[in-house]
Amino acid sequence: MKKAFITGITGQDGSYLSEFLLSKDYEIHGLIRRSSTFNTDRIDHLYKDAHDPNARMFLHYGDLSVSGQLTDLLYDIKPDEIYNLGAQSHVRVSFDMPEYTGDITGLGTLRLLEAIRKTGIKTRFYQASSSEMFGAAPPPQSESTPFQPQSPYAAAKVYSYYIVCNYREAYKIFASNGILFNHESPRRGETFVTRKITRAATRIKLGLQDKLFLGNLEAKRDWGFAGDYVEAMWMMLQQDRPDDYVIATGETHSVKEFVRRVFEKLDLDWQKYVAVDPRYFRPTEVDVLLGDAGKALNELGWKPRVGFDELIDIMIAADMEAAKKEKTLVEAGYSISDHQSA
Ligand code: NAP
Ligand code: G4F
Repeated sequence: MKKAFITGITGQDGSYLSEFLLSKDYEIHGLIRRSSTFNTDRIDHLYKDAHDPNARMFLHYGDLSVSGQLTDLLYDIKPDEIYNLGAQSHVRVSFDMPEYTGDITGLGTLRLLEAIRKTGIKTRFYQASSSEMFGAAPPPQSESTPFQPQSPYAAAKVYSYYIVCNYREAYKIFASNGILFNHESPRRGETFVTRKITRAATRIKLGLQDKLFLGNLEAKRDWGFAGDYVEAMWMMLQQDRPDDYVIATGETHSVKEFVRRVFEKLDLDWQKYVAVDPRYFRPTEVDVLLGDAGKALNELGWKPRVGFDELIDIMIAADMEAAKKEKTLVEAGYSISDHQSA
């Protein structure tokens, strides 16, 4: 049985990757942060108590800011594969917390690579690199497009990308960068734009919300489905040699188009409900992301299965279910909070 160590296991991608690796009979070890509220919602359905003889997922408290503990965990677990998905992953928030973002999203990667080097364990390392690194570079973006980062988050990811390349060359560590374009799902954090839109539109449909405030509607993104993208991560670590790959759909759509389509599917006129609030603008924006994933298709045999329209349908269906439950609670007299930050 292969062992995988996953940072960011409680996040969107961590949960889909865990499902995928469990289906391939892996034993999984995940790093989780201690929190005063539960932060394991996305993986609770996969978890079995460690005393259960069938348990194959084990959670370890820790943080990407603490190097000694990462070293101890890797030495004890000796994973065959490491997936570094942990990060302060919100671009807008990275302007509010640039130092923290640099520490976790940038130096966190170095801490893991150093842990591999110091323990001398034989393992394969996946780094969650991002299309944000391309920033202002004109589309389409591929593995050969020079990075032009436009945020503290993107700059931290560029650091991680290059430190992975350096440790691969200097210490012959099997380490690969997956340069993933935006990928979404019903498990997407609620302050990322797609989920913010599907959640708000379904709540508006049921009378739970009146208005949706957004930032830049003109930005364009290459949006895919997270479930498809985690398979690409695994494929990269099954190759004969480490390398870097762009993972994308090859289609781009504006935020406005995403909004319009979601509201249309719910028979709502989006212009009646959506307002622009400059508080959601970023000091520097990434205008257009459009990925060329030709190398992943040729070398990994990877291509996306879920298209733009189906992705929207999946997200609306899940958020409509959640909104119906919420409406039942409201009708029973419970009060609900309505956060629309970031
Ligand atoms: P996400 O939902 O925001 O999950 C981030 C994960 O990182 C969570 O499990 C979070 O734990 C954990 N984390 C945050 N700070 C940490 C710390 N100090 N120590 C340890 N863990 C920490 O992100 P995602 O969408 O799954 O993305 C996964 C990775 O891919 C991230 O590195 C992201 O930057 C990158 N990426 C994402 C996309 C995308 O479109 N989704 C595209 C390209 C690259 P808590 O649950 O405790 O907060
Ligand atoms: O959904 P977003 O916050 O995602 P963004 O900034 O593209 O970053 C995501 O994808 C990256 C891959 O390229 C990841 F590396 C990163 O971790 C994250 O997962 O914003 C998408 C676009 C932006 O142009 C933003 O300005 O939507 C625009 N937008 C407009 N109104 C908004 C809003 N974004 C958010 N979060 N909230 C708004 O109200």
